[in-house]
Amino acid sequence: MHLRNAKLLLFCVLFIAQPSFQQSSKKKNGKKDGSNTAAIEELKKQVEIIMQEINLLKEQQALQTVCLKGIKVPGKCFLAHQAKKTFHAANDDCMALGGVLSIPLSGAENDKLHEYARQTISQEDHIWLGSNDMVTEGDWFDQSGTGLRFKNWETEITHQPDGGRSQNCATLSANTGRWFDDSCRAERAFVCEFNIV
Ligand SMILES: [Ca+2]
Repeated sequence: MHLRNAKLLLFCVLFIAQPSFQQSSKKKNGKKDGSNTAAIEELKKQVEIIMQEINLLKEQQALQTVCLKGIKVPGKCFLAHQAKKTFHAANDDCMALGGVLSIPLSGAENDKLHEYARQTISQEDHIWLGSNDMVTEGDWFDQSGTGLRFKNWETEITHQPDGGRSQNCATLSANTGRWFDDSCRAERAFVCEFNIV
C-alpha cells in the first residue's frame, strides 16, 4: 500500500467513525449502544492496523533514503560518516539511525565496503567496524554478541590483531581493505549498515 493510499484510507475510517460515535451518544437503546460500541472498537482496531502500516511505510521510505545516499549491497545498505568519532560514539550514531556499525560477512561484502570507504574517506584513514574483543581478549564478536564468521585481518606485514588488551576495536583500512585492531578511544570515520528485508 502506498503512503498516500494509507493516509486516504485512515481519513475515510475516521470520517465514518465520527458520526457513528455521535449517533451512539444520542441513542438510549441499550442494544444499539452495544452494537455501536462494538463498531467503534472495530474501527479503532482498523485505525491501529493502518497506523502500523503507515509507520512501516515511513521506515521503508527512510531506508530508501539511506540506500540512495549510500550504496546498496545484497541484503544491506552502507552509509558513510566522515566525521571522526570514538568507537562507542560512532556506534551510538549508527544505532540512532536504526543501523549498526558496518561488519562485512564475506569477502565480496568486504570488497564493496572497502571500495565505498576508499571513495568516501581519505585512503590514509581507517573506518570502525562493528566488532570488538572487549569481553575476552582475542575473541572478536559483532555488536549483537555473535562470534565473527568472516575476518580479514592484515597478517602479511603487521600480523593483526596485535594490540592486546589496549586495542579492542576493529577497523578497516580504506587503502587496503584489511582489518586492524585499534584503541576504542581513537577517533575514526565510520560506515553504518542497514539491513534490507
Ligand atoms: Ca584486543
